Amino acid sequence: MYRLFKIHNIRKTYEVDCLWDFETSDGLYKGKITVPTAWETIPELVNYKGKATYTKTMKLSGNIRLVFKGVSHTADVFVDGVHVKHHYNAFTPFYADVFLEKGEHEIKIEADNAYGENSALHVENDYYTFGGIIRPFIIEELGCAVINYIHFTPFKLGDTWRARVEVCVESKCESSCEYSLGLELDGEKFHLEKITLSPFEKKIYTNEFSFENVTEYSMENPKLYTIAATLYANGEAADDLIDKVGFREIEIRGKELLLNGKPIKIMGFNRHECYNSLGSSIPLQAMMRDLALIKEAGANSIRTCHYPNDEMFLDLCDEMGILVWEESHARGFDLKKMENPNFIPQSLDCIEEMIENHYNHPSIIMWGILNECASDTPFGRECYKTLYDKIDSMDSSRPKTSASNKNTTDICFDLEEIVSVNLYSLWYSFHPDNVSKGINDIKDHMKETGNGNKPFIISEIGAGAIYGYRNENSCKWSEERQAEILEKQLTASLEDDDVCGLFIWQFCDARVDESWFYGRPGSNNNKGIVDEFRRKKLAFNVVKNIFGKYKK
Ligand code: ADA
Repeated sequence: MYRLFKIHNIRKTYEVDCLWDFETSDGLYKGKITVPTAWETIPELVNYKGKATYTKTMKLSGNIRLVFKGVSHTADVFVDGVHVKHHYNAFTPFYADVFLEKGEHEIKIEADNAYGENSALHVENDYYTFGGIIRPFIIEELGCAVINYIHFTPFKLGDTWRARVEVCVESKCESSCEYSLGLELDGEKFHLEKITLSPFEKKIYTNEFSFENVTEYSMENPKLYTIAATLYANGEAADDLIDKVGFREIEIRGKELLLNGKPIKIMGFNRHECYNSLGSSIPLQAMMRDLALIKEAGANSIRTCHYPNDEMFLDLCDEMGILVWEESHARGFDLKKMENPNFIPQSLDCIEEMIENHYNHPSIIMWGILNECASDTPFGRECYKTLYDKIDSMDSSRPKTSASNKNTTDICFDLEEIVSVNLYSLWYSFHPDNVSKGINDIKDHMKETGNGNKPFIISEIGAGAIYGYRNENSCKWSEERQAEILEKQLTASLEDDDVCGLFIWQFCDARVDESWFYGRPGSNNNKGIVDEFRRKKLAFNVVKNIFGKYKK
């Protein structure tokens, strides 16, 4: 299972048997492994950093697409010993197309989760880079042409919902061919056009359409529609692609963020994809349980800190009307790390794959980049600009933002539509004893830099607690201390009308690199309001009460 619904009726797709031959390159472990899985689930490999290979032999023939939803963090794909794909970044999908004669073929994936010069985004950090094929692997049989993506952009013109629909098609054959491209919404055909593709040509077809009597997508009523594109050759369906979409519009009016014209107050959580010993490869039922807990706490949003998330999780957010800040990959980079020559190319690839694949999710309401990077330096600013320009070139329908910790020295607020700041008053040192003072200083800096009339989000706020550690003096790391701090932080933030939302740091405790910073207790970032097993800390009910009180 790799999406919540079938994305092809015509294209033949199959998930391969999940048991693979597996071997670490240093000989530490040889045996079987399930796919998807983070290899840390194998007891011998709980701390393994390095390379490992996955091998499987299968009967295949013709035009084959090998689809990977996430390999951590570097993947080299070989078919019958021939290298067919190199991919970097654990958190974005990619594919390799191959032509195979009828028969048995060996698929081999070499994955690497070690840090080094070639890995600019996965570095030692305050979260853990688990290893291996962490998200689903799928095989597709392609015909003479394929639909690579549909991008659906809804917008309202007067009282009518319209949408720009962009379809990318690619020829897979050696001669020029005529096709028809058909589009349907919830089974109703709304467009058919003739197209011609030269050999191996890729083309994008764009059109705008009106849709009568459709129901708006909202948090209360997350109504989804099924869009299907079909390519016909000689009257026969040759390929198809299906996705879910919603009719909703995100706009900014001064300091407000609007969903379908109505201001929203974000009350959300930052969530790492981490589930105790399962690591970053989280089964669907556990994702669903996270969302149930998030809803129970009264939250309406999630920030996918600090990387693009599993598509099934995004599908669930769509279904449940939970709004998403989806973030490309990068956390806490100083200038030196941003100067790694791989940093910009790898960041651009990550953004491209994130937007190309996740464009249609109605739950995604903004794109984020570069959490706590060098946004206080001229070179850093150039990097922010380059990445924001990339987003604009792919999607101008969603606002852009970045979580900054540079407080009043940030020089990038003008580049983004939403100003977002990580504020840890009462826990870290920026105004250690006064939450409102921290908020006001940011507002002043926004005004002074000409950005005073923009939405302002507190992208992180929180405090640490070790599950089960109770202390009547509310000492540091006790559940009491975390609950008290969160109560003050949330109340001060939500009382302020200039703050259009906040994301608590964080939903669940998550593993970190042991050597990161000065080390964290239990090698976990313990600021979750549930621990790594999703056991509720005292703060859970405190958050629930406050979110309940401020819910509009
Ligand atoms: C930062 C950072 C998070 C996490 C947090 C913390 O704001 O964005 O990834 O490290 O601090 O817990 O200190």
